[in-house]
Amino acid sequence: MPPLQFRSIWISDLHLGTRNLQSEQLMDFLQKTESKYLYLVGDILDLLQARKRWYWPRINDRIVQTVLDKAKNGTKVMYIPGNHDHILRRFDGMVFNNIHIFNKAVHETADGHRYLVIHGDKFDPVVQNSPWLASIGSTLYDLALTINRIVNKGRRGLGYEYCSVSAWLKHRVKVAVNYMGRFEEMVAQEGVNSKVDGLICGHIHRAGIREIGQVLYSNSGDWVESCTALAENHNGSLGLVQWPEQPALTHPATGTVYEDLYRDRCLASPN
Ligand SMILES: [Mn+2]
Repeated sequence: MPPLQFRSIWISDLHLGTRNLQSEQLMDFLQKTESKYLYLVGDILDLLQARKRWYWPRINDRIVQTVLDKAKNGTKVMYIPGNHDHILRRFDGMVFNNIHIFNKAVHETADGHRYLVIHGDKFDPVVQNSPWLASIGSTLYDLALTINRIVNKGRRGLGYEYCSVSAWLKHRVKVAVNYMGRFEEMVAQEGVNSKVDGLICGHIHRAGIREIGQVLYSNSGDWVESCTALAENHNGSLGLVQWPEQPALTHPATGTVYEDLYRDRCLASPN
């Protein structure tokens, strides 16, 4: 099968260096897709993890090499650091091995829309105001992902499909749901302030495309639980890609359409 061609691809929250990355799916995605622009929207290398215990299986080298090869062979690769790789923010504007580091970027689509691309942690009140709470939250989240890994190992053994326990929890726990709603609204407000047509971010590990007021809110999701990316077609429309279940680009979000990927899986029910 020839690689799927997109004009642009956004991926975020890989957390390379932790055990949580779904490395095989990510490798498969990188090999089977091509684009003119590739945005790495933060929390790519988990450099916070590097201070504790760095987990680096061989496949991670192949993932990094694949991205470097893309950068060498004509894809414009941009790395926008997040809060787990914030150390790289000091390299704003620099280029390493054809990879451009920017703390934020404005992407112009084929049909002339302008989107601000940022990781999004600056809209997270917990990360900004209560680092201690963020740290407890991230420990709990890691625990949920560990349970996720064990449960799914069991499910795979029994022939069941993948089911994200942590995503299910996030959709059930009211605090998390409210928190994500607030995050999305703050992101949208930034879009209004920055006079762009929309924002593209990551950080909350929940892919989506939604119009909030006049602004298009889009989130590229993550590769620790949902294996999602945001992509732009050659005509300029944006859509979500879920790997490997739905390799095709879903249709652009217009009006009130909300691409809630999780509803198509065995995760949260619509209510
Ligand atoms: Mn983040």
